[in-house]
Amino acid sequence: MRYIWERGDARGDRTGVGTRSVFGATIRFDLAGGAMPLLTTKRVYWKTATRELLWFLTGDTNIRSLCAQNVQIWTDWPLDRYRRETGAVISREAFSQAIVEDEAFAREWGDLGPVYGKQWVDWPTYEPVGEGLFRKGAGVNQVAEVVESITNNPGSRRHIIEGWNVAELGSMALPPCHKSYQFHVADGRLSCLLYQRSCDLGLGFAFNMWSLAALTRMMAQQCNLEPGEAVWTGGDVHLYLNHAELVEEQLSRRPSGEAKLTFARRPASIFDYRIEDFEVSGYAPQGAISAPVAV
Ligand code: DHF
Ligand code: TMP
Repeated sequence: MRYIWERGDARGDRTGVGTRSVFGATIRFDLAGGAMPLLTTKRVYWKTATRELLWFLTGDTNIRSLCAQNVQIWTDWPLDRYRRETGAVISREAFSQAIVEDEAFAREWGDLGPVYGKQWVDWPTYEPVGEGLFRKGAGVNQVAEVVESITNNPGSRRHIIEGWNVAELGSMALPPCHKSYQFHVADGRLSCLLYQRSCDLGLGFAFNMWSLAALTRMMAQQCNLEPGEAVWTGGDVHLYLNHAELVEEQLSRRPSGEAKLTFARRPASIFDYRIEDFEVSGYAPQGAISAPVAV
């Protein structure tokens, strides 16, 4: 964070906020013994991040079920579209409430397009049915296929869950940031490498790192393997210029405590985890720091 803040390249960006950025960075974190990469120099709402991860695994791309759990991390993008297209003056709270209470409204305004969940468990396929004609085939459940391949062919170098569906990028609210997960089995341990093309180090990163580790732990539990390493690689890793307070405050703090994750039970499949299954101990973070999100 200090390096990027002090030495990163100044870059204009899509949101107009402006960033300092480095291109290409890697972090490795050993998950042995249940350790989790959960930032302690600010409080990270790991349950919110976990709810987002479980939402991906259901294949859902509508924010309605997130809003119903008061998870608002995706609300700003549908809200932005609603405001732009209707000219309505509406608060985030009122918009979120309308999404929860009005199913038709949620169908029209709450969908993010074919983002993570859709690609992870229902990647679209097309079957030729004649000269230049295609019909929709069965979707590919990449997550189920990776559980299967880790279990039956652990030495494979093809255990990949990919979010970057080139043909559908245009209909997504945001093209995937944490776009590619590759699993790896060695010596009875399961590791995972995430390639994240674009990373908001002040906000999104803490969630992305947690979710990478949580997904690795879930996969390891399902495949009867020990946790290995969570390896994170970022493309454009940036700090938004309006995050000065967050950056200065976090850099002035000392890390405290070490979070560990245990599971309350072994769910029947990778798709059967519930928030109650995640038990975190040893997390002793410092205070939360709020910061504006660049839309
Ligand atoms: N856009 C940008 N500019 N940065 C992001 O991190 C980002 N992340 C997205 C979608 N678009 C994005 C999805 N993930 C927050 C965390 C993750 C996330 C979106 C937002 C966030 O605002 N976190 C705050 C509040 C958490 C809460 O509401 O409980 C935080 O302090 O961590
Ligand atoms: P971009 O599509 O122009 O790269 O903007 C996406 C922004 O959202 C960028 O700041 C990275 C950030 N982001 C994360 O850091 N993590 C996430 O999980 C998501 C969805 C976005």
